[in-house]
Order: sequence, then structure tokens, then C-alpha cells
Amino acid sequence: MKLPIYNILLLLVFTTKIFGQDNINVIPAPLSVMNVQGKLILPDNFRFDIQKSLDANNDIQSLLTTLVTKEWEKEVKQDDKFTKNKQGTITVKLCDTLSDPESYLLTVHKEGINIEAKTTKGAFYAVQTLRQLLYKKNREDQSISFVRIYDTPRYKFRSLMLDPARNFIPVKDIKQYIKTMAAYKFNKLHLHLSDDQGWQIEIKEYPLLTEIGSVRSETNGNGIEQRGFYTLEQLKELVDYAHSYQIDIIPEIDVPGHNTAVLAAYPNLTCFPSSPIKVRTTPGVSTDILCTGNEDVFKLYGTIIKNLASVFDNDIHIGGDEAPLDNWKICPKCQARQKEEGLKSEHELMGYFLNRISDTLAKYNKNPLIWYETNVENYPANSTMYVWRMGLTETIIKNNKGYPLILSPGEHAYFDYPQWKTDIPQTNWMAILPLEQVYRFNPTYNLSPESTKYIIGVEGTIWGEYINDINRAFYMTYPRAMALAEVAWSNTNQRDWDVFKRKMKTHLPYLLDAGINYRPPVELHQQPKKI
Ligand code: TNX
Repeated sequence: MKLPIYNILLLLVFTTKIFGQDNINVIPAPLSVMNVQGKLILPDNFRFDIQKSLDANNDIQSLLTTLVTKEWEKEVKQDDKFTKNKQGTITVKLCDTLSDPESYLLTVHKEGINIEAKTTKGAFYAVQTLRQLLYKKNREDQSISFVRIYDTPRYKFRSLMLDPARNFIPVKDIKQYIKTMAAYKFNKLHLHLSDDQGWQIEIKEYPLLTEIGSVRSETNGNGIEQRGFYTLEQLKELVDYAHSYQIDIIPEIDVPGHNTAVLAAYPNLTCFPSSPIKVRTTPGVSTDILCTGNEDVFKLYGTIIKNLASVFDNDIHIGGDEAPLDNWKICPKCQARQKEEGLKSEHELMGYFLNRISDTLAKYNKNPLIWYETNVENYPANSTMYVWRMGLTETIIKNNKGYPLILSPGEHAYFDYPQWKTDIPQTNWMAILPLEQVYRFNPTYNLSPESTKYIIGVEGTIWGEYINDINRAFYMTYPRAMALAEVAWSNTNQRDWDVFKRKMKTHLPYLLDAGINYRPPVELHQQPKKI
């Protein structure tokens, strides 16, 4: 079905202010909402008319079936059994004129519901919005107000990160996390699969990686052993599951620092393997890192990347953060490499290291994603950079030399930080990151369009040192991820803190119904104390 151009123009008229959002509780706020007088009273039976080319895997059909039968508690009838009355038809049709693969048009009218999209992704997001239009346990209200929504994302990269390396997260729990984030139109899940405290991927050619690297004798002196890793089959299962929710998984193997778990298994890969290296049992940064003068390091990571490429169809995050280069300065092999390559400093050597890893990725048509450090010279030209260090985001955006940027600044997107002063545990170095501060995140920092055109998205990071299980991960994620979802998806004109606060009142009980732990944002309800 083609959308006549005047229709699109009409919709665009409504994109300038938060017109119409007053009546709906959709998070993230859609681009354009046109309210029309009247309500669709849900009929007892629905029928679907879904364009096959838009839903090759029947993902949309099964989503709609769940929505109609489980949430609305109505029936779905096959065409032939359907009554003459056409009321209750949900159509899902291709609309080529939409510009973005994630855009959609959703219309609730007197006979039913129309969804138009260019791809399955857009249709998927339309269904997520539709779910939210009748987002209540209250079965007495069986109606949805007539509405016409045109929606398209602000950023194409909308991500959350989980950190199973610090505390293992079972596959079923990651699935629950994926399902929940999809409701808020996130489309990337970054899995931090290796760190000093654990290696999480089974690599058959290097069995010690998991035999030794995925076992930690204790955590912060608690005396309790922790173990766990994913087989490639399990990772593939996660990739497929995530795809059915229109989410890509970005795997991360952090090099050349944050490698104690790997070095516990293969100690010869560090510069000075003299003292026994153990999988790290405390948070922090280790000085034992991979030796850049040792070819065995590149051989190991070559094999690891080959294995990852067989499972993940996306680019791969290669870390690059917090690597103290003290050992490289005095290691004969690293120094020989530096000389041989004509490099002037260990910071250039770091660039060399990351470029070698990037060359290996290129064999599998993959580009690197990297944590941006300000002292590294010559990052691979095809990298996508994550901006993360507190207080540096604006400067990095200004000085960026054309790298696509994902913004994950500590002061707006570190979801391992406590949400309020009284939250526990709060380690003294962590800043407090309240919900409102996430909501107030302005990714462009009011900088020029020239420098902000490289920003492709945002990511909330749930670093795992203090995240013992998925309930804690959910508690730290929500409701802050709802605020970040609006930062990532919604146009600035559509964002309004007071409207968002109101919308949360419908969304939080829904999370509870779904068994999702979250932190009640009590500070928003407390009156200032009278003295
Ligand atoms: C810094 S952010 C790290 C992580 C820690 C986190 C704790 C980044 C690239 N590295 O290794 O888990 O702080 O907040």
C-alpha cells in the first residue's frame, strides 16, 4: 500500500511540538501523533491481513497473536471462519514511501487497526506501540482511542550493555532482558563477554580459556567460587532469539587490557609472566596485559575471532579501554616491535595492536567497535567509537576525526551507578545517576551539526561488578532505560519530562506484571520537607 504524499505532509505538520502525546502513554515518544475523535471498542474476534513479503518469518503474526490472545484476551479467527462483519481486522502492509527501515504508520480506526512499514522492523515497532496504547491490566476498558501515528527513530543505534564477565548471566535471563528492551525500541544488545574477572566464550581450540578463565575462586573476599560460560551454540541461540525481537547482539572481547582471565589460562601471552596470574577476584584495572610483541597473541585472537564470526552477524567490539602500558615500555619484545614498525611511543603501539586485530576482523567483513581513549594514536580507520569517560564527551565530539560515535557517557548512561543517594551498594567513587539526569541527556550538547552528524546512537551500560543476578540488572536498568529510550528514539521536540513522568505511571505496573524488577523512582513523588 502506498502512502499518498499529502498524507505524509499532513503528518509532518504535527511533528513540531508534542501535539497529541497528552493522550497516549507511549515510550519512547513517537514523532507524530494525530488524535481523531472516537474509540475502537475491541471486538471479541480479530482477523489478520498480513503482507507475507513483510513478515517472511511470521514474527509479526506471532507477536500480534500474543497481543490479541494473551494481553487483550480476545480471539484470532482464520479468514474463512470470520464473520461477515469486518470489524477487528488488523492489516500489516508494505509502504515503500517511508524513508527509514524502522519507520511505521499506525492507524486505529473504527473497523480495526492498520500498520504500514517499509520492513519487518518498522512493523515490529508499530506492534510495540500498539501494545502500549492499551497498556493496562484493567480489562474493563476495552477500547483504544482513534489515532494516527507516524514514527521514525532519531538514532539508528539504540543499545544497552550487559556484563556477564563480571557476574555470569544464564541464557534464559538474557532472553528476558532482550524481550523487555525490545518493548522500548532498543535494537542492540552489547554483551561484554570477557574481562579480568572472567572469560565467557567456549573456544574449542583453546580449552583452557573456559577451563581456567571462566572460573573465579571468589569475589571480593566472599569465598564463593563462580563459574559459567556460553557455548557457541548458546550464543547462536541468543543471536536468533534477539533477531526475532529486531535486536542485534554486539559481542565484546576486550583487548589488550582487561585480560587477566585469558592470561590465567595462557600466561605466556603477557610481557612478564613470572608471578602466577589468577582470574581477578576484585574490581579494578590490572597492569598485566597482552604482549604486543608476541605473535601467539594474534594467533589466539585470530582463532577467537574466527569462532565469533561463525556466530555473530554483526561487527565486534574489541574493547581497547583502560590498558596500562607500563609493561610495554620495558618489555623487550614490545620495544622491538615498536622499533621494527617505526612507532614513536607505546600509544602508537596501541594503535598498531588495535589495527592488527581490526585486520583480522576484516577477513570476516567485520569492523571494530572501540572504547575511545584520548591518548591512543591511529585508531583503525573503520572503527566505530564509544565515548564513555566522564566529562569528556563534548570535547571528544568536537575533536572527533570522522569516526561514527556511540555515546555512553558516565554522567548520563552508566547504569551500574546508583540511582539515588540512598541506593546500596554505592562504592564511593561512583557518581549518582538519577532518572531525571538520564532523561535530560542531550546527545548533541548543542554543538554544531557538522560535529554532531557522526553521532549514530547511545548506549546504557550495566557494568557487572555489583550486579549479582538478572533481578539486580533489571533494577539498575529500569526505569532509567525508559528515559534513555526517549533520548535514543524521540525527536527533541517530542520529549517532555513532565509527560514522561506521567507515562511512567502506566509503564511501571506493567513491568511488575511482567515480573520485571525495577527501582521505584520515589524521589519524584516526595514533597520537599517543611521545616
Ligand atoms: C570502567 S567503561 C570500565 C569497566 C568498569 C566500569 C565500572 C569502560 C570502558 N571500562 O571496566 O566495569 O568502569 O563503572
